[in-house]
Amino acid sequence: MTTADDLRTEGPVAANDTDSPRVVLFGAPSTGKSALLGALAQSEPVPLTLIDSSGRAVQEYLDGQRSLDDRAPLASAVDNADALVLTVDSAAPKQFEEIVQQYKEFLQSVEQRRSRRSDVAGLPVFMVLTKCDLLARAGDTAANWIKRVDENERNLRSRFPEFLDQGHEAFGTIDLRLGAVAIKQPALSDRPSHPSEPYGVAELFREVASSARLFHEQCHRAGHSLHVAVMSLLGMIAVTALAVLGFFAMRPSAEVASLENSIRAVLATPESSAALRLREPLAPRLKELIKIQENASFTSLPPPLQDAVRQAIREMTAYQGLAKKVDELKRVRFLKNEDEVQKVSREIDNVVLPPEFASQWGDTRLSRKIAQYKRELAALARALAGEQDWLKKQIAEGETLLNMAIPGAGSPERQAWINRADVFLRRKDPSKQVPDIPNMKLRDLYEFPTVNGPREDYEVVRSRVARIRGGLANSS
Ligand SMILES: Nc1nc2c(ncn2[C@@H]2O[C@H](COP(=O)(O)OP(=O)(O)OP(=O)(O)O)[C@@H](O)[C@H]2O)c(=O)[nH]1
Ligand SMILES: [Mg+2]
Repeated sequence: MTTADDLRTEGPVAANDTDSPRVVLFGAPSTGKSALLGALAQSEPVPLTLIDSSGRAVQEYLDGQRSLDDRAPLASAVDNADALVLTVDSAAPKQFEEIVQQYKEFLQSVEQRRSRRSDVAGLPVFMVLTKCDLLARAGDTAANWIKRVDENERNLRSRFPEFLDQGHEAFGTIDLRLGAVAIKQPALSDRPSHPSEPYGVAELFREVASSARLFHEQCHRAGHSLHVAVMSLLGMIAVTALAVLGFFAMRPSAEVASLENSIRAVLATPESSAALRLREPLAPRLKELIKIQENASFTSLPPPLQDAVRQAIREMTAYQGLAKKVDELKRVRFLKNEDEVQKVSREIDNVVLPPEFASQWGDTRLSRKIAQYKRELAALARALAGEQDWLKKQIAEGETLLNMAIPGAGSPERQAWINRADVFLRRKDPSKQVPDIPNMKLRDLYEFPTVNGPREDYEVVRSRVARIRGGLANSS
């Protein structure tokens, strides 16, 4: 393991071990990066390059004074990292909101940058609450303290839903995890202080090390298969050129060579997954391939390469057509009546993956969108049926209450009637979220005639019960 720490120069000092996974500690000034690194370094030795950064330099990126595009040592360390550790000082609650906002923007810019460059997906990012020993209060037991640490961690987690959401687009994105550490343990009422015993550091280190290693291998493999594909393509081109043009024409013409270059830039390697071949943004790559196909020299390319271009155009065109159909569907949360539900149900059923590609498109964004849409439609049907059922029961209950003879004042039977009426009169919160349909509220369901009809009946019964109940309250 190598550690490097230079607080005075800007950014990190990278270790020269280039083949081991690289972990960058990144965080605002005095958030405990160097202390954490010191504690990590005492864990069991693992071939890992740990890169500390200067909080002052980090702050310039967080403040937007500098951009990750600037190729400075810190920016390129972030670009080449196999894992990032972002530190949040749990002992500085005043800066918490600001740090959360700045880290959010930073993660977004890392994410955008990675997807722009088509980097390997799933860069592990650990957001770590540091100095957790300082969260302990006088008289705390160990259990109290740990509960407080967990609460802080949960609070931090709740601030980053967009990075923790499972349905998040997988390509080029980051994989955010949370942790909490302290370089020493606090004095607790049921345990003396352990100034030399860190908290959560070994666990964090193990997780960072294993995910960085995994990510490093993935990058290596992606680079390797690209290399193999380019080499075999070049080999193929050379053989074809030799065969067709003869010995003296071994080099393809300049025009053909530049066409091959453009193809290589746009076309994914043959063995790459459909998710990679069809990643967004798709339109510019498709346009480029069509332009290549229309080029006068296209037919001079080796036939297998021509086929690869034609096949890619066919796949992308089919994909784009279906994706457009799905995007044009009215969102489930905006549906207002059963006719609309039936219409979109028919439409989504008409979005059928072409048999030629169906088996490969399973992990694409399009397949996930289709599945999500169908899940939301099913959730809507459940929610509507549930609401209708509830209203039916309420109407029956209201009628039962209205048909009962009101027992004499002061009797326990009358009190029982009042209690039952009060339960009946309780309203649902219309801003309640409909399960499994993001952003759809109960009040949106009320717009469906099949719910609104029974709701009107319910309101009539309800107001009659309310009137009687009101009279009783006044007289008792
Ligand atoms: N109590 C406590 N103090 C800590 C802990 N970690 C760091 N500190 C203290 O917090 C201060 C800042 O820690 P550093 O590790 O230097 O922070 P840094 O992020 O490296 O700071 P810069 O390099 O300046 O950006 C120091 O006084 C540390 O002793 C911890 O777990 N518990
Ligand atoms: Mg430091």
